[in-house]
Amino acid sequence: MADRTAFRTCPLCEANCGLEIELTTKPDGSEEVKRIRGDQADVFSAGFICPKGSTLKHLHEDPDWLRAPHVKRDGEFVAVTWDEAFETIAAGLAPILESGDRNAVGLYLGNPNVHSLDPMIYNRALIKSIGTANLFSASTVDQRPKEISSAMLFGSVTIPVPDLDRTDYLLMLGANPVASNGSLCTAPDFPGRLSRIQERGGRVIVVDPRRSETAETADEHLAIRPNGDAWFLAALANVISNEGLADLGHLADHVSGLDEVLAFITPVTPEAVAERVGLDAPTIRRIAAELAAAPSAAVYGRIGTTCQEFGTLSSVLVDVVNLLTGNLDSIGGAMFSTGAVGQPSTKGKPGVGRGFRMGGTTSRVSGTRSSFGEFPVTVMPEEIETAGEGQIRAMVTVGGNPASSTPNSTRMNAAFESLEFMVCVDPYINETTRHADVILPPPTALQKPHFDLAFVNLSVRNVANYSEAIFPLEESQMAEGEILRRLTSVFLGEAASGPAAEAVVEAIDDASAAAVADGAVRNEFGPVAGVEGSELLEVSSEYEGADRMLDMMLRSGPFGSGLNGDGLSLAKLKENPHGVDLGALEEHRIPGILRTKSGTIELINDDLRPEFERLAATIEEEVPEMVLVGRRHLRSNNSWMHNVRVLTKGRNRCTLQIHPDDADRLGIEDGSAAKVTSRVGEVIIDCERTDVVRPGVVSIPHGFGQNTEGVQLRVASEYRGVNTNLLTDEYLRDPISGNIALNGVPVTVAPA
Ligand SMILES: Nc1nc2c(c(=O)[nH]1)N[C@H]1C(S)=C(S)[C@@H](COP(=O)(O)OP(=O)(O)OC[C@H]3O[C@@H](n4cnc5c(=O)[nH]c(N)nc54)[C@H](O)[C@@H]3O)O[C@H]1N2
Ligand SMILES: Nc1nc2c(c(=O)[nH]1)N[C@H]1C(S)=C(S)[C@@H](COP(=O)(O)OP(=O)(O)OC[C@H]3O[C@@H](n4cnc5c(=O)[nH]c(N)nc54)[C@H](O)[C@@H]3O)O[C@H]1N2
Ligand code: SF4
Ligand SMILES: [Mo]
Repeated sequence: MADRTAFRTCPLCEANCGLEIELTTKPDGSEEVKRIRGDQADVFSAGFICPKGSTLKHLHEDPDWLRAPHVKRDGEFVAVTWDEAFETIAAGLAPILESGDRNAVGLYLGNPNVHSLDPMIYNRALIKSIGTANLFSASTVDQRPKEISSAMLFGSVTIPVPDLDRTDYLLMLGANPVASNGSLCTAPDFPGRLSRIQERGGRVIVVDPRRSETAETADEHLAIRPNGDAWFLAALANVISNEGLADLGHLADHVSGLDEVLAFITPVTPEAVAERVGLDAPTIRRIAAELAAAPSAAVYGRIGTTCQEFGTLSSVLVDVVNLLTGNLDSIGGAMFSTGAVGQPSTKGKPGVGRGFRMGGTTSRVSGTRSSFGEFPVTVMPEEIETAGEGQIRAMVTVGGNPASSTPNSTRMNAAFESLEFMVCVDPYINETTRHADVILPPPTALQKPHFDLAFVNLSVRNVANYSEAIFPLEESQMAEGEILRRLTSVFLGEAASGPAAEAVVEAIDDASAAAVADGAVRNEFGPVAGVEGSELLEVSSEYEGADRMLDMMLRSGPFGSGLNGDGLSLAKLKENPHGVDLGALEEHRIPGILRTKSGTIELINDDLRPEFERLAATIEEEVPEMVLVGRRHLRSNNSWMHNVRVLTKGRNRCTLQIHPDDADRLGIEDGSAAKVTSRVGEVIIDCERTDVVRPGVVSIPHGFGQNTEGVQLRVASEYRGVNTNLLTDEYLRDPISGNIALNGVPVTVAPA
């Protein structure tokens, strides 16, 4: 029997499943997790859970999860007090900060930041305090092209999601939600939602060079050639418009640039692109006709379409096809969520705003453009290696493992090793943090409160959930928000330790809260318009830290209670541990949510024109004989969960999948070792002969290779995997965003 049952949202991936956590009390009075199951009463996930969800227990109990800060002394990490750790940081950074060159510090923010409340709130102050142009994040090895595409079209990063629960036809490109549980589309039990499309007579089509686990369950699998999506999508748009199948519905008067786009893609016919995309012309024509004929249809593109050489253009074309078929912003199509926090509601004026422009700054060494205040992480190594004013001499990483997760890991690791100083906010000693001088470990997920600030805006249903922390912090631990503020204090040149540092931590908190209050009441559409920021701050002051900020955001959000209504507030969420359902997505949010200069959906601009030209000009370019793509497995989470034995046990999942025709030609046997070589490196890896990949394509999952010197992960280090980013090429990028092309990397394969 459980002594207590707690409920919380799983923070591990974008699906946001509700968990039911049974706890028992030990003789010493402390609690431990007895069992984790899916929360049947969760308003969104209704009991769904994947194998990772129950491992929050294992992560919490993992002896390798650091419980105290660590400082490197004579090449060995030793546990120290927090005061010692921050003093070491202040001393280590002093020569760099005294030089006055703020760009000499680089900051990399990794994926777990967007799954955690404290960093979502407090990273802002840290970024500001460092004051560097050298800001990087995992976004540019992931979804940056989609963010840019949305910002171009709609004026802000409002990304449409497929209306999975109501659509009649889903065309899914470069996504494998049966393994990943979905991305840029929060939908717990994504696989179940796909089955229900089929049960209600709809169709699911998967476009992927690999017959993925999702493709296996689909009505149809189109084994496209890697990197072929932009041509495929353009050909669909071409057919829809030329065959008179286009019908923009309610958006007809809210679009600009469509004629120019259609002119650009005139040569991109199914017949012209068939060879290049590896799909026959009649099939492309049929898909176009089906999309146009379906009562509702949604095109959804994910990492296979963003992490490739036409990342931004493919992302734009996804929305162009949705638009042409009348499915953008319509029920069953690609719709916009109304997050409980973060996005202004549609009530009010039509959307005219400042719009979006690429760049602002260019990087020092290669002149690569920034977007949203960040440079692509692909330029991080050159900025560390190249001497001169603005050279990165010290790095801070927060919740990221770029030594594993970003391209050309050999170069990345060498660059980290050459740094004068490095600080990592991270629980583990892994590929990246082994280079650190100081590691500042956050508490485990079960020790943190949780609210998903990011994914409520990318959700197939409007929902809000808040989770209380389940376990208290141990004596030696510090809350992540406090770690980030202490670090901020050091960069502000304020106290690093003692009561003086604690006072700064409080002052940063108050300043952040005041900024949130101010931002909330300046939101012209919010229900608290007319309210003073100070009044909002006052009502939310029963909470501390990130909770106080969250309460203000909820109260001022589209479903908010304002100062005293009965809408959302933190108290309301605390009363509803299974979440609050805020309804299905609303249609016709355009033009209200647009923030472009013209107040229309802007389909064309000076960055997209050359890409459309390149698309038409390169249809007949020769494709490499063999290219590498990535994949994910349900029992993995990027680079950091292979230390959980229940997830990694069983057969080796880090294999090279190769088609039998290729394997025969190259003399490669199933289970044998092969050498895979790219421009930047080589790996030796176990082969898996399988026709799930199309000929000419090999697949390796990322996030493996913890069997490397200096990594202290006792389970993960035993795993027989290799790091695929030893092969990916930092110069293979989407030209607009600078986002890495992880898919379609030219490689050669030979028996090892
Ligand atoms: N279990 C698990 N779940 C995860 C993660 C994890 O590591 N493990 N990571 C999380 C993160 S950070 C993210 S961003 C999401 C990503 O979630 P998804 O976008 O669903 O990513 P993948 O599962 O890698 O699926 C990408 C698919 O794209 C295909 N592909 C490769 N190249 C191309 C191409 O050129 N064109 C097309 N059409 N397809 C291509 C691949 O074969 C693969 O099947 O998953 C999240 N969820
Ligand atoms: N070849 C290839 N490379 C890829 C991908 C691919 O598909 N193929 N996918 C890309 C994608 S989509 C992404 S998002 C990136 C991810 O890139 P990263 O974010 O750089 O890497 P992760 O593997 O997610 O590592 C997360 C780090 O955060 C730490 N961590 C875990 N929990 C917490 C926490 O609560 N707080 C803090 N502070 N730290 C924590 C972990 O120990 C780990 O060091 O990788 C990219 N790299
Ligand atoms: S799908 Fe798995 S990892 Fe993702 S939120 Fe749900 S339980 Fe957690
Ligand atoms: Mo990601």
